[in-house]
Amino acid sequence: MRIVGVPLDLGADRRGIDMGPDALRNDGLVKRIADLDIEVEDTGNIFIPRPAPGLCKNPKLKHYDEVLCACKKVRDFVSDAITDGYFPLVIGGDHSIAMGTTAALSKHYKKIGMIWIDAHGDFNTEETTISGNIHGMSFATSVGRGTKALVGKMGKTCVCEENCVLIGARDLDPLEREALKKSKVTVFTMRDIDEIGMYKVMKKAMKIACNGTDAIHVSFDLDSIDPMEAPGVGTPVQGGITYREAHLAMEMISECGKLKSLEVVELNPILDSYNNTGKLAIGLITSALGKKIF
Ligand code: B3U
Ligand code: MN
Ligand code: MN
Repeated sequence: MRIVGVPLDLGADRRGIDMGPDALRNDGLVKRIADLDIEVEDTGNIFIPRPAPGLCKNPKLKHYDEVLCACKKVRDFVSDAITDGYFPLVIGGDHSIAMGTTAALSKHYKKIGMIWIDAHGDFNTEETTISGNIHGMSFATSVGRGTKALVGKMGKTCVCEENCVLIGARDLDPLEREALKKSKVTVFTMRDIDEIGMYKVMKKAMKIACNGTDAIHVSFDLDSIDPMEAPGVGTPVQGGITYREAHLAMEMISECGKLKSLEVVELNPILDSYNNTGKLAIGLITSALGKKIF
C-alpha cells in the first residue's frame, strides 16, 4: 500500500482542506494500516504551488491551471504506485484529485467500476456549474462527460459509466441533477438509504460496479457522512449517512475483492471537533482494507 497525499484546496476554492493529508497522518493513519499487517509506504505530499495572486481567468473553472497541474501529478504518482505493485491510497485534498486518480487507473485497467460516496454529485461541467469550483466536476470528468477543458486532459478514461454508482447524494445543482438523470450512473440518494437501508444499497451498488469490470475504485467524500458525526469537511450538508452505515459500506467493498484503489477527500481539520472526522476517516480506510471486528 502506498499513500499519496494531495494537499490541494484550489478545486474547492477554500482554505483548510489542504491540511487534510497531514491531519490524517497526525491521527496515526500509517500505524493503523500497518497494524493490519499491510506493508505501508508513505510518499508524503505532492507539492502544490500556491496560485499567483491576480484575476481569476475563468470564474466557471476556478484555478484551472493549478488544479490541472496538480491532477497530472496525482495521475503520475498513482500510476507509479500501481506499476510498483502497490495499492494506492490517495488522501485529499479536495475532490478534484479524483480526475488524476481515475486517469492513473485507466492506464492499468481496461474497464473500471466506481463507487462515489458523496453528499454532492460532482457531476457539473463548465456549462452547468454555479460555483465554478472544479471539485464539483470531477465525477463527470472521470466518466468522460462535459467540459472540453477537462475531459481527456489527463489521458483517456476507462471508467465505465454504467458501472458507476453515486451513494449518499442530497445536494445536487438543478442542471447537474438533469445531467445525472440522463447518464448511466446509478444514483442512490439519502432517501434510497432511508427506504431500503445501506446493506441493500451496497448489495446493488457492488453488483453494478463489479459487472464485467476488472477494477473498482472507491472515491469517498467525507461530506457524505452526517455533519453531526463528521463536522470537519469542506462543504457540510445535513442529513447524511451515519458512522455505522459508512463502515458497513466499506466492509462490503473490502469483501468484493476487486477494490484496486481508494481515495478519501475533503477533510477540513480547521472545522473538525476533537479530530473526530479524521479518526472516522482512518477507521473507514481500515475497514475498506479488510479490518474485521471479529
Ligand atoms: N454542486 C456544488 C457544490 C459542491 C460540489 N462538491 C462540493 N460541493 N463539495 C458545486 O460547487 O458544484
Ligand atoms: Mn465530492
Ligand atoms: Mn461532497
